[in-house]
Amino acid sequence: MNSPVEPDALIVILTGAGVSAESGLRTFRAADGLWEDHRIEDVATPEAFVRDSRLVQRFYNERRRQLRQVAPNAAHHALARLEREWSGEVLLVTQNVDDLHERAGSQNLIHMHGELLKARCLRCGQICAWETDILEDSQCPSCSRPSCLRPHIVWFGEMPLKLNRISAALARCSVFAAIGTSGNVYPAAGFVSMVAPGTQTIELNLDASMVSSAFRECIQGRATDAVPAWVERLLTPLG
Ligand code: BV8
Repeated sequence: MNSPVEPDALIVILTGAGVSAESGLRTFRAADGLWEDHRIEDVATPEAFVRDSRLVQRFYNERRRQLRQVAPNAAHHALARLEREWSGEVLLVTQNVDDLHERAGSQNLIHMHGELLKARCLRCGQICAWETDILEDSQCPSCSRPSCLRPHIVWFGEMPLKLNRISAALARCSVFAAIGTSGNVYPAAGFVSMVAPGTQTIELNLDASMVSSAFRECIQGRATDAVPAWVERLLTPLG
């Protein structure tokens, strides 16, 4: 069990697909998961995009459409509450490409694997908001060229975003929490091993992850139960 946290501490939180599961978005590696219909290498790699851009665009268009049908859940709202009410800084690093943390109110947020509601131009490099299907002849809003947009998603083999900022925060945080992630994907799964000695580490997950043994404390349960309870515990000063 972790001890009380100093009030001006930096808390770094990593989330994965499990935090959005109860909003109705499928995770990746569950039996009915997103990868169940596709092999990762067929839809989430640059090679896949070169080989079959229509399949890859369709995979992300379907997920972009689905995102409009779902809403943040109690776990997203609890993390936004923690950012509002915690006396120190809270940095939320998400592997998720959905916008549910933003919609719940989180602001100090890094999407290390990109964002479903953004597109990136292969010609001019601009990143733009994109909430509908990316079609074969979709035009870049910046350079107006057609047929040159890809999802602003970090695929396997590509460099995740803002790693320097994340590493700096990991080195100075007092608490590191991983929520709803299976610990399969690196470098995110290695973050728990990058914190300073003495940092309080906690994993909140439905099941044990691939890296549970690296955490001081593990709370197993659904995110909509475990996360609000954990936030309440952090925000309730010991009497
Ligand atoms: C890179 C966008 C070079 C796509 C994604 C060692 C070091 C560095 C790299 C590697 C390495 N070893 C291997 C690699 C390569 C690779 C990798 O990790 N491969 C894996 C498969 C072995 N990594 C990369 O290619 C990365 N880039 O390495 O660049 C580099 C080198 C060194 C240092 C820096 C850089 C790029 C990886 C990014 C790939 N893109 N997403 C898309 O979304 O379509 S990854 C994809 O998986 C998602 O982003 C997702 O977030 C992520 C991780 O999955 P999870 O979120 O954990 O989801 P999962 O379904 O697995 O688990 C859900 C969990 O929730 C479960 O545990 C479940 O129990 C739990 N849960 C379910 N319901 C609930 C719940 N918990 C609570 N409540 C519930 N209700």
